[in-house]
Amino acid sequence: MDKIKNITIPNNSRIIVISDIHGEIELFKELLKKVHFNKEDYLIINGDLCEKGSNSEAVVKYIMELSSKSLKVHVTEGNCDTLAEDLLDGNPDLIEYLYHRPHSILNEWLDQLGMSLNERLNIQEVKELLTKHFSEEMKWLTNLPTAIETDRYIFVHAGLEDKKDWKNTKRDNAITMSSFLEKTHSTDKYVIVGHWPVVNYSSDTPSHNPIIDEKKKIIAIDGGNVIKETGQLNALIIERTVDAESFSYVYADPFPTCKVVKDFCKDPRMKGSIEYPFYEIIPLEENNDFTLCEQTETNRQVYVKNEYISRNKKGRSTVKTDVSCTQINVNAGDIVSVIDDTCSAYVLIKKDGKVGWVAKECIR
Ligand SMILES: [Mn+2]
Repeated sequence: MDKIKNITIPNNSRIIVISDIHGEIELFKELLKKVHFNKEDYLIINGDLCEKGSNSEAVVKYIMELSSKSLKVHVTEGNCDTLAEDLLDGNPDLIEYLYHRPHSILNEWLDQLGMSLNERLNIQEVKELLTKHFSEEMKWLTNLPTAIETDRYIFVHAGLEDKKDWKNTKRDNAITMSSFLEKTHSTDKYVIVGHWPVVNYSSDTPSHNPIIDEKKKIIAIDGGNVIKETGQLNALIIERTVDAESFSYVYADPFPTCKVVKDFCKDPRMKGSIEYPFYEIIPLEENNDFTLCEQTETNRQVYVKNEYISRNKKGRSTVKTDVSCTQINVNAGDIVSVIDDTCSAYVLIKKDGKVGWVAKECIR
């Protein structure tokens, strides 16, 4: 990779790292408020500002503003932030992509000009229009570094190749590689990444909270915001002293909260979750609320809420979407997020970033 930015972060400072905002401007602002972001803080936006969510252009505009006002705000590029570059390169596949993504930043920009792809614009015309009106934003996006390096950390969107010199990682791999936490790297610095929803690494209880692996020196922070139905936007907070640091995190999500009115104790047999793409299941034992199923691709047995089971075109059983197969302990007085209260007898909730089922009578 060529675009590496070196920055100095003094000791005794607080670093806030947020990745994968994916156009969710309101959630991003809410999260900054929740962490009491102020001008003393260092803020690292670790890629994927754009696409999938509802307002990419507002996120880009807002973060451009933050970074122009403060030398402590730094941004890396994610795989979803390279559309401006594709446009400048005249990538012909782009038109097809834009037809299927109404909320792409390029469509949002066209919309601001009162234009849309329906006017049968070709890639050249889109390029001319947008470079004329959004040249500053496009330049800013295409100039984003692939990695940011400090004395103790490397911030990169997806990961590093395990090479003697990490700088030899191919740019494309640095912003697209999957499941970096299952890999290794050869630097002695912490490598902090987004891109791969951390819930994909969960085993017993599905959780969207950042994972800090002190042995591997990898911190994965993608809370699956927008991508996962139960996801959240995470902020990793690094508080530094002269020779040590502590990590903590805070998140924001779009779900309503409520108070637990009665304790609930989980059934310990219920654990794990079903995550895309392993949706195919074989029902083994049907019960009133949860059916014991075997996941055909992983051979794991999980209890699936009955309402989440359907049949695909080939007549095989599948789940409709990612779903927790875990129950969660709650106590009266706990504040939890309600994710799905449309099923019988149980409600899907989130407590401290963890997702699972509790009996309906425990939630008011
Ligand atoms: Mn990504």
